[in-house]
Amino acid sequence: MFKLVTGHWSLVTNKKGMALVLVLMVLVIITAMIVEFSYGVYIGTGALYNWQSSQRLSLLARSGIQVSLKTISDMKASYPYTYPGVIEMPVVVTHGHTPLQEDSDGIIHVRIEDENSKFNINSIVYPNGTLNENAFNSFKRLLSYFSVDPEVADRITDWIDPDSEPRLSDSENNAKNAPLDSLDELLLIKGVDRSTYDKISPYLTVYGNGLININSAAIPVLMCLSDTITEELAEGIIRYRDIIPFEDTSRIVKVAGLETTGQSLIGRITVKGTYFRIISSATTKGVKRIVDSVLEISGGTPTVKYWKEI
Ligand SMILES: [Ca+2]
Repeated sequence: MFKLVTGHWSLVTNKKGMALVLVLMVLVIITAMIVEFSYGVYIGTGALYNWQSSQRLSLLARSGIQVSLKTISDMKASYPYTYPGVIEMPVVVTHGHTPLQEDSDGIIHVRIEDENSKFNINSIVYPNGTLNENAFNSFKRLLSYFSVDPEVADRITDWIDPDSEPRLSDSENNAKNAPLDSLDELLLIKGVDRSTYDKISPYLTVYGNGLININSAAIPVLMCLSDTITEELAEGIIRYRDIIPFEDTSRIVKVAGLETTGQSLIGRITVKGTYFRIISSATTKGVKRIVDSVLEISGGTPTVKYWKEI
C-alpha cells in the first residue's frame, strides 16, 4: 500500500502553455503533498490494509481532487487572478520513472471548473428576499441566448423568493421559497425540461458570491452581463485575457468596445474564483471511480461544499 505514497508521479497534459505550467507546479509539490493527503484518506476510508481495487480507485480519485486543490491554491498564491475557466489534465500514476500502462495501474483524469465563470442562479433574489433586477435581467439574456422561454426566469424567481406572490398565474405553486441547494432542483420547476436544463446548466451555479469572473466566463455568460455586450465583444474579452489575464476588474475597459460598458460592470464582475468544481475520475482495468466535488478556496483551509463519489 505504500507504493502510492512513495512512488513517483508524472503528469501529461495537452499542449497549451498555461496547463503545462500548472502541471510543472504540480510536479514540484506532489511528493510533499501525498503523505499529508494519504494520512487524511486513511482516516476517511478506514481499513486500507487490504489493497482492494475499489479502495485503491477511491484513493486515486481523491488524490486527483488533492492535486487539483493544490494546483488552484498555488495559482491563487502566485497570481491575483484565476485563469482559465476550465483545466483538464490526465495524471498518470507511475512506479519509478516508467509510466505504467493505463490498463494495468490506472489513470486519473481531473477537470477543474471555476464556479465564478458561471451565473449564480440564486443571485436573482437578494438574501433579503427582494428581486435583484440586474441579475434577473442577466439571467433573461442567458435564457434568450439559448432560445429558452423568458418566463422561466419568473418561475425560478418565484421558486427562490420567500414570498408567495406569483409573477405568473401558477408560478408560486409548490415553490420552495428558498435558494437552490443544487442545480438539478431546476428540473422540479415548470418550464425547465431536460433539454432546457442540459442547455443552460453548464453556465449556471449555486455557489459563490454571484460575481462573474471575466478571466474565465464563456461567451453566453459574458454576454448576459449587459445588453451591449455582443457576441463579438465577448470574443474580444476572451482574446484579450488569453494574452493578458485581467489582474483587476477595472482593466475590462481596456477591451476595445468596452470603454464605457466596462465601467458599468464594476461591482458585478471579478477576476478570480472562490468556488471550484473538481471532477476526478480514476480508471483501472476498465473500472472507474468518480469524485464530483465543489470546494471553497479563498485563503485559509479549503472547505468542501459538495462531495459525491460514484
Ligand atoms: Ca416564492
